[in-house]
Amino acid sequence: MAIKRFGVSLEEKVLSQLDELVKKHQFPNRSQAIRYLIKEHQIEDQWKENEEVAGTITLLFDHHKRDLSNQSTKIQHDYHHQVLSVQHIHLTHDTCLETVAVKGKASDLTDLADKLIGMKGIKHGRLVMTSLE
Ligand code: NI
Repeated sequence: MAIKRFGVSLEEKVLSQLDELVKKHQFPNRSQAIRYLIKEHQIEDQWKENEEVAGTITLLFDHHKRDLSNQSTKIQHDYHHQVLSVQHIHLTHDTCLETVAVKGKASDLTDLADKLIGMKGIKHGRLVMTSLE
């Protein structure tokens, strides 16, 4: 893709905030930081506007508790059009880490994530949103 250059005018304070972002995320330069911010914003808009998007749902749970593996599978089957793949890792003797790759309407993915993360006994869960492009 062709790269175009453009001039940006920023207040000194905003520029130093940009540089802090570059440092914090270890971006190679300011351009990469701006790219990151634009993409983040675009993804957020796509989710708000309920477009076709992609993402991953990460779940951490104790498989001894409340039959969580079966519950998780049952919920995922209700969303079989959205679930692309599931990776189940036996993290420790008791703890399982599940990552579910998903694609579909933002609202369906959010519903699915809420149901999975909301299961009783889930230690931690998070939906990471990304776009199809
Ligand atoms: Ni396991």
